[in-house]
Amino acid sequence: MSPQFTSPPNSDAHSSPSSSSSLISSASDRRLSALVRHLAAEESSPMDSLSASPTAARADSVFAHVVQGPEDPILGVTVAYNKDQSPNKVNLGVGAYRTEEGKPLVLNVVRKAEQKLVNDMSRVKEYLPIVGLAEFNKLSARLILGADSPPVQENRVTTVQCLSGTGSLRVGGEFLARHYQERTIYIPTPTWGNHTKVFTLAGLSVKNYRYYDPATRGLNFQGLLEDLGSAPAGAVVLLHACAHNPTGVDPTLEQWEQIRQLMRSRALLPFFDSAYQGFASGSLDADAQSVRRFAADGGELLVAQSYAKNMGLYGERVGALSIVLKTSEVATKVESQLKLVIRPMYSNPPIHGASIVATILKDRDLFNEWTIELKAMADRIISMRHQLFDSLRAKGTPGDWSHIIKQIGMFTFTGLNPEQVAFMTKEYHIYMTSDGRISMAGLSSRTVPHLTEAIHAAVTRLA
Ligand code: KET
Repeated sequence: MSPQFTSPPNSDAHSSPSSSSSLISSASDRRLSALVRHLAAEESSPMDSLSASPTAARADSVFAHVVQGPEDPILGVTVAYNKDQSPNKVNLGVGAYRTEEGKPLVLNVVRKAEQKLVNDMSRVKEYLPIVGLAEFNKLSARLILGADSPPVQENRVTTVQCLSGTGSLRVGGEFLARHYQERTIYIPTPTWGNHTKVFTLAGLSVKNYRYYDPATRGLNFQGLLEDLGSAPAGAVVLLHACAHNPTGVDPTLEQWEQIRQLMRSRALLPFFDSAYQGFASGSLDADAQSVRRFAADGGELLVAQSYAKNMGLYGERVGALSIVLKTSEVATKVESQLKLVIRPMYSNPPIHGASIVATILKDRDLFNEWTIELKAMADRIISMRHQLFDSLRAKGTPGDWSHIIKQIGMFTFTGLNPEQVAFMTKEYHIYMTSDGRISMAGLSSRTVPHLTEAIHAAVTRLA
């Protein structure tokens, strides 16, 4: 039975296990089978159904033993929010951009690209190749690695279009599980909650490295270096390219350089998750620096890109997996194996989202327009940080809230505990993940005072 459907109901939005070396797959398997046994004990005996009436027999589904699964720790917040009737409700759960008016945003440049596509009568709806739209793949690799990057120039990158960031991580994980000698992946503590599930189900063993220090609300750089320094040679390491989710804490460029040197010296294989390129600083190039440094040193790496946030294409599910290799011969063979991963999984990817992205990336004017709209989104998030910080200070809310303006990207990792979060949801209709993460992109000038009231009440009443 797959852990995906039966993980414990209280599992966190972001994985942060107690031991940095715990093997998540086996621990969750044990929890799973305990849970299944417990529930099975409460079932009636199969003999009961034999004497039952035809109506009862119809009710006895062959799936009657299936247990109710928990809501997703992140997407479930939106489900709860949608059920709330309060006019004051605010959704700061999922990382999805909202305007000052609290509305989802379709970028102007995306509307233009779509118009262009619709008007082009030569376009058809044929299947894409297994690896997706060639033009999209080429442009995506350039976007993250840099057009002048050595692996791009030397034709030793293979890129496949996947179902957004999640699908790219999953395809990369499955490829590694089949073809890489070291099947352990290290992910930061904490990290995006789905990482553990994606990589476990892909067939990798998931372990953790220290990342965030709650005491300083900053990077536990020493702990990170120690844990990566003692990881087995060759292990895969998941790195957030920028705007670390959920902490908003990124290494400095100097620290990235040290991480790079350590990882290369121990032959650790980097797997970058790039879900927020352009959202951290407002600059696509600045936010790609971590990846580009590794790409420039001649070594190999994987990178999963998502266009959900930076192009606002959430529901179009458009992303890419690129693997940088030592030679173009290896790249060709790797691509042939990626096709064997993809074909039985979903055959080939959808055409519309990738066509929008390719239309924008290949046209200089549209590209420039995109960078302006992207910067405006990043700037609005940064301005929300300042407004919330100023508002808490003005109210005299106890605590040092400077991390709100220091953290980077879509989220603030507030430090509020699960009880305080539950209180804010119950009393103030503010929805956020139980680990205290708030999506700054869901906030607006109108809702800052309400959030301030809620945080103030939570920290003064539930210290
Ligand atoms: N990686 C990270 C770090 C990430 O935060 C997300 C999404 C993804 C990958 C996947 O995004 P995709 O839509 O598959 O391209 N995070 C937000 C949404 C979610 O949980 O699905 C979130 O953390 O709210």
